[in-house]
Amino acid sequence: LDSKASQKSMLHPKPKGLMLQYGTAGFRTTAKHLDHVMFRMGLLATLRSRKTKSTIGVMVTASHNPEEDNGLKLIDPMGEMVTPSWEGYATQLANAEQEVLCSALKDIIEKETINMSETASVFVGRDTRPSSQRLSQAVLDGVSCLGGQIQDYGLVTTPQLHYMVRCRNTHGCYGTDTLQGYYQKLSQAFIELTKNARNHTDDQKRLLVDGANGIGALKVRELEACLQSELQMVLFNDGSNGKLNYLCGADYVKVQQKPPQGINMGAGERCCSFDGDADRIVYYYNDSDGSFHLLDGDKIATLISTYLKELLTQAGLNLQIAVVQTAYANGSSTQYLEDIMKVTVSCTKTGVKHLHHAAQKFDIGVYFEANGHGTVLQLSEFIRLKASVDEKKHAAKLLENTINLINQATGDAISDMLVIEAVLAIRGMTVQEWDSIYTDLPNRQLTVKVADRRMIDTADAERRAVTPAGLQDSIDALVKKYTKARAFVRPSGTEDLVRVYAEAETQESADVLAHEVSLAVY
Ligand code: 16G
Ligand code: ZN
Repeated sequence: LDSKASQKSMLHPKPKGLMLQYGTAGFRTTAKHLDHVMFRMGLLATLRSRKTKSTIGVMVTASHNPEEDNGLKLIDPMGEMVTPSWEGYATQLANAEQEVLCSALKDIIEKETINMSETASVFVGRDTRPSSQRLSQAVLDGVSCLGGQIQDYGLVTTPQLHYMVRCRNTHGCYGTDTLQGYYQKLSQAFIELTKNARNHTDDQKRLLVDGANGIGALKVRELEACLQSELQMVLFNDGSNGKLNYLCGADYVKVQQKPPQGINMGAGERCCSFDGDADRIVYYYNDSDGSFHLLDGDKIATLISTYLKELLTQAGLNLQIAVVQTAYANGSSTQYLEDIMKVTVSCTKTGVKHLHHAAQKFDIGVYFEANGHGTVLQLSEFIRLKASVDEKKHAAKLLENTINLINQATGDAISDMLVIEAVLAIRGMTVQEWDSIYTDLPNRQLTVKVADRRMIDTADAERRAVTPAGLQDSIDALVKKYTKARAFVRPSGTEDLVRVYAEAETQESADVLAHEVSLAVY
């Protein structure tokens, strides 16, 4: 086995001295530097599968990064991100020089007491990047080298692969581990939910979708066939003549606070953008005087949690709903959720794994990052509701279909889109009405290049800087000058820079404050 692994690994040589880290969302860097990482993660996924006696997922994608980049995410048995201790192994294995690769592998096998005669099973998927096919082949090489069974799903969105892993490991209880199974479960629930909706006119059914020139666009086309025209999606940036994530996609729209290129939006038309692997979504529209309105993850969390809270009350279920956010959540959203909606709000560090983990602690946990990553957890436990009264029965049925519509393994742009569309249809709500639930505080995000971003250490879910000494005091003093202001700095987990966020009562104050805070970082 040893000699096989080391022989095979020669075919996927590691550039000497190259060090990479399994970051917030896995490995992510220029595609040129990833072949050895892919092979080795194939090895590691096989070990993880033996350890957990379950199927493990490996997704080849770099999400919203430029087309030239690539990356990889490992998926644990319930469809969630791989557990933190194994992130450490991933980094060790990726960075081991050729000569010590086998001993690095043995270390993990010993530490985790892995029985190498156990069977192993790995699901592999990839996005549409030009490098993804070759890189996923390297993953497959790694898996087969250690005798793991492979199911290669080819082109899938990240959340679809998470879904498949969860289906497989729950032996069909959650759904069928095929693309057809995924589309059928979601579209049936959507059709059930919307068929009696008040306002489901043809106008209301129309949605413009920006596919970021990526995998989401391909998959929306496949979904469309199952939706029986209950949702009429007009697809832009479908990859036929644009570059992945270039001037389009959820990240571009959120950060630039403007529409993607290549979309043709009429006043008041509801639009949404996916990111490059379709695990993020944001909504937006132009109003009649041409000004742009963004409905980000915070607005989505508010819409979904309001709807769920009402439904639970109608169904006579007394369950605790909580919304998990990060420091980036707009202050208005937090205030609305706490003061008006009266739901528990919890704040965690940036990164899906942190929110996901925090959301697991509540009866029902709705989690969304402002950038559009999110889902709802723990709903399945209530799927078998025994509601007797007719009115309750109706609510219970809606709840059951809503549950089926949600991808509980991870945030999923396609599933989130269907949930949002269903809620709007059921409530007979326009995108403007949704937008007016609360008004965002103007905000600004900036980045700062520093010599070493690790000099900034944060606490309180990244809302306060602990080091360097004095930085937080300076930020506090700056924030005090403005009304309804808030600001924080944090080292990025995905790029070599520091991020600055500021919000205030006016756009001008938010802009100036962000600028002043970025000067304080130097
Ligand atoms: C990754 C995270 C995302 C987070 C972002 C922050 C996942 C799947 N993705 O893309 O949730 O918002 O990193 O990036 O966890 P930053 O640390 O560079 O600001
Ligand atoms: Zn993504």
